[in-house]
Amino acid sequence: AEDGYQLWLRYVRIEDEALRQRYLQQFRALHLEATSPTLEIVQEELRRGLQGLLGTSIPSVDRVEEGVLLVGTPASCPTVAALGLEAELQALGDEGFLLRTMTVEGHRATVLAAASDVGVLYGAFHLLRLLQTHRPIDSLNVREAPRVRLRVLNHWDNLDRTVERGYAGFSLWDWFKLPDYIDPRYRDYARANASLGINGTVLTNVNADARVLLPEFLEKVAALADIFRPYGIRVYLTARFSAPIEIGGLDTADPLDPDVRAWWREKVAEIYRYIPDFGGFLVKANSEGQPGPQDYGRTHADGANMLAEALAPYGGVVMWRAFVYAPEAEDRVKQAYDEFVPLDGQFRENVLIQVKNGPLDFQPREPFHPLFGAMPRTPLMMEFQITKEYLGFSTHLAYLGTLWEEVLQADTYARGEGSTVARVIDGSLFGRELTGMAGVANIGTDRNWCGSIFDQANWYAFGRLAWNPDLRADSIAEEWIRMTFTNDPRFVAPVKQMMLESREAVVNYMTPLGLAHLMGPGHHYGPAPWFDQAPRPDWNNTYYHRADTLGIGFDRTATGSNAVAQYFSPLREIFGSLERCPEKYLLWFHHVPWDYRMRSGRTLWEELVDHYYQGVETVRRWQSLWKSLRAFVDPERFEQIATFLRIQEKEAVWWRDACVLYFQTFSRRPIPAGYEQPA
Ligand code: GCW
Repeated sequence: AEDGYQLWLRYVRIEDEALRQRYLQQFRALHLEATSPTLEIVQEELRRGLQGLLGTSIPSVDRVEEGVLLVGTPASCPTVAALGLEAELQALGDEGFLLRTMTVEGHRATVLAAASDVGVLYGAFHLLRLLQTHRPIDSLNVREAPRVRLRVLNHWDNLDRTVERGYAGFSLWDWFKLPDYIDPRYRDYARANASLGINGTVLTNVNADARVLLPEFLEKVAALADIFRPYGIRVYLTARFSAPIEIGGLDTADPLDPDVRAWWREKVAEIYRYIPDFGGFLVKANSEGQPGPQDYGRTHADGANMLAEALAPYGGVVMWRAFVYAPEAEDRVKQAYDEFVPLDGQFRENVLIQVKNGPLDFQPREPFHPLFGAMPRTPLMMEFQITKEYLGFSTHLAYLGTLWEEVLQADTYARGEGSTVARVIDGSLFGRELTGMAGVANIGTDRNWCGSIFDQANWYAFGRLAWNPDLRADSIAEEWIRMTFTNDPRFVAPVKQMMLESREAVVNYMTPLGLAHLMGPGHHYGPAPWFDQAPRPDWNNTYYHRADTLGIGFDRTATGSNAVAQYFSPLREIFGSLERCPEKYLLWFHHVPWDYRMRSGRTLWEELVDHYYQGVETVRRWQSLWKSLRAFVDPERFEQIATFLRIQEKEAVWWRDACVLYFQTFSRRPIPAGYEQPA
């Protein structure tokens, strides 16, 4: 059944007969010496993929012949070694690969070669993707290497298998049956990640449970690590800062206390006895009630460095989150910058600071986080949220490739024009070797992994952007559609259009013009712009929109919190100026009068209303579009998507009406003529 389990790795037979024949000419035989578990996986994947796509199995041969696909590393295969590619392969690094049409021993061949087995694995998925998307392969000359070193999923999975902000069932990790029972799904998970080049996974929630560091859990973690290893994936854990107290019997977790330091050193040594290639720790400290070094009057650097020192002998890293905020702050979005910038240069070299894309919290739209570019002496890694906590959970269609591209391509101006966030992340701006990108996973036990088919595109896009942060959302969406549904242009073009406009549609019906944080308290579903009953001010929605009879928006200019000053020139001047500020960020940075003239000529009030209505209209348009595409999609996936679009429309109307009617109590202006009146 087409239940989405296969993700983008469907390998359905190519219907275009001429194309299929052309591919068959290129791949008359496969020469691969499967000398390692990873190369066995490569062999299996190529067999499966070619058999599926080409409709026939490709014979394996042990010599070179006309039309051979030659696969391997110089170490695994003497024929590859004899090609004289060594220097080129070395230059592509540990995870890169080369795909080339060339003459080998007088025969026309396609060569897939890499310096390491995992590079070959990535190359195999790349090659299959070319076929899946119907690309020409008769004169290949591809050289690929990841631009970012740590490409990791962050699972917010609890030990009881619930998933914080997970909308796709329960956690995949079946702790009760591990380590003895290995659910075949673990391999499918690793395979899907490897197909994108994801090379790390943090198994546990950042709101951490210290028990995962106990031996009875470590042996389970080790079993998962053993499964993931041949796919090039390392395992990481979240470290609860107070673990020395909770499971170590100490009475403090002070990072400068010698007993505490010794406890972590021993704990880390123990972990490496179970998992020799353990990746390291991800830590949420002194944020939302989590323990941390500040509980003892120490800094984030003191805390991170203690763990980093314990991990360093084994090559492990610390990914220390910058998601910190306290109710006392005059403006929550300023706090991370204020706390971390002074620590630049104080972290050990195996520490990365993991920064959410925006300074608030994964809202449908935020300006990029001002920390990017502001800590030249510290590796900053990106944290994106793949799971759609604030963008409609798993039913709303919201392709996040465009959101991430917007952030990655934003210019920080840290070293003058062209200092994009992507260049901070890939290390090129400040010459950093240790680089990373994390994505909060949207994966669970649902048959389709992600809760909906279109949410699979977000896992896919994250992996692709972690490999190369300069890829475009447009081409990623196109690949994904071709692999997941069909290559038929009558389907690809309109569905891509729908995906590319989807995030903007969500922004329109939820938080247009720079608004943020209007969602229902606690569960974060649906609108509640009026909410002002939280136990702390920065959890109230009124704190963010600040609507009153004069206007709406948060003044972050010099007359307000002056958060604009955290950006480099000329951004601080642009964001700080009412006239020059991009309208998509207007109410993020300014408190604006209701009758302010927007670039469209409408007043702010009219413009706000218009955005909310546009959001709903876009979703309505998709519904009729989707109906016209029935012929291209199997009934199961077609119906589910149609149903989810109906849910999205209903909830877009809910958001629109709730927000427009609520803000109207301040604006005291009518909904302009021509718009349907809210019910
Ligand atoms: O967005 C908030 C979420 C919390 C989450 C926190 C974080 C893991 O609502 O559920 O906790 O961010 O990123 O730490």
